[in-house]
Amino acid sequence: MPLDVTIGNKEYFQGIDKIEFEGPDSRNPLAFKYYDENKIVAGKTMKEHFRFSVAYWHSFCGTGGDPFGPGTMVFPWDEIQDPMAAAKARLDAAFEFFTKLGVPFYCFHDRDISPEGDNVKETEDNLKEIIDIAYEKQGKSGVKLLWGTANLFSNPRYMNGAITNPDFQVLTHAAAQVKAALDATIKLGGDNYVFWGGREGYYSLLNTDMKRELDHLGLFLQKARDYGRESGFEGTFLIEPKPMEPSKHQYDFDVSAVVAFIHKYGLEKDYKLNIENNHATLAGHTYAHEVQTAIDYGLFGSLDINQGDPMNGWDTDEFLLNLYDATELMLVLLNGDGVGNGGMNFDAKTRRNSTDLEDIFIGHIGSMDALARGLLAADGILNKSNLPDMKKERYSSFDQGDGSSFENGNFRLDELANLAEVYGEPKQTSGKQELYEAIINQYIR
Ligand code: XLS
Ligand code: NI
Ligand code: NI
Repeated sequence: MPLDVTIGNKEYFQGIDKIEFEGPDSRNPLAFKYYDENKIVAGKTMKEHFRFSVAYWHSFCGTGGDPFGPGTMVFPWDEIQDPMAAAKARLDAAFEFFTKLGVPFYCFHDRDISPEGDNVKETEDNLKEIIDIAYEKQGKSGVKLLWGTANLFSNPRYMNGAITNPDFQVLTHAAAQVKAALDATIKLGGDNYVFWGGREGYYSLLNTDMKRELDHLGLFLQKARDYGRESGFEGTFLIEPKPMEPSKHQYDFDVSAVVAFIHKYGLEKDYKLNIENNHATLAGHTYAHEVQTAIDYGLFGSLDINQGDPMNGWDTDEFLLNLYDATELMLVLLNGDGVGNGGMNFDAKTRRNSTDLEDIFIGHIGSMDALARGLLAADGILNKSNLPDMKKERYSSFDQGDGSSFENGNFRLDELANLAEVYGEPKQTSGKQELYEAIINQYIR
């Protein structure tokens, strides 16, 4: 199918047309097998369920470098010497990619999308120039911004942290970046704005005043909110937890730590959470646990989609392909209100040795299909299996009589204690975990 990629004048992904749904029997690596954007599941189209988004940094900036060697991927947009010309070419390639893949959203850091200049002013001018072009491309393609953010971790000035840096002057540079990135997000109509705590954390408590640093962070996020609201930003501010890497202790450790932080600093009306699978597993939690925790606190915002390597203890940012994880995630979301104004941003990269341009497509297609299968499985579990009834039945002793009175707060501790004597030893009730797990497997097909 011919595609209108006249946004720029060069086609970067030659030989790749719009990715179409071909069904589970297709052998075409560049086709969806399960993700059918118009298919209605549980009352919504798949497109609405997922609100898929591509991460600018991994897909168009990362070239596969690691501590043992330089990048392996040769991208045509990187061959241009002038940084602004390269940024414009990269933007062309990115919008061609979004359009061909058929995702409704993208996300970026200020530094992914435009290069730093020699001073604050020049850097901001670069960003504005690129954002104007992105604005036009959004209009032509219909692709929208899920969230923008500022990279407060790459520049060496942030080696001791950005907003939590012990040097006030460094904090002001973080402010310059956040202000400009917020302006950019507002101009592009972004639904959310993200704070991932880059180097906000520490290596040694011996040289760190943790309380003071966290107070600075809380205050800064209040000021960012005030500026955003005054400037017309109506979206949600998101904090993305991660327990470690790059610092030994990251302040935004996990969902629970961030929930406490949000409440302590009075941010709960404007801030929610952006939750990433590989960050959850680094913190010793499942993705489902983290998402459920945020939902239960009323602070679920959005998702960064990826998975870690079960054998490795770092953030490998692989494309999520694990069907069991996808199903558990979709169960939690279907039981809640779904992704709302958030979405599913692929914070994932192809491996260092996946060097064909088409591999970026294949990574995204595989993960979109995995999540589509997770959605279908979760829908089956909720509508056809006994699992929801079994779970409800487990708590039925709180549905009537004394149990229900307890839930309504009607007993004092000594009254509860008296009931123990009245009841005597409760009969043993199996948790039936293996049955629950077998049901999940039954619906993954
Ligand atoms: C890094 C984070 C980062 C955020 C955006 O581990 O996942 O990519 O999502 O700053
Ligand atoms: Ni992330
Ligand atoms: Ni990450």
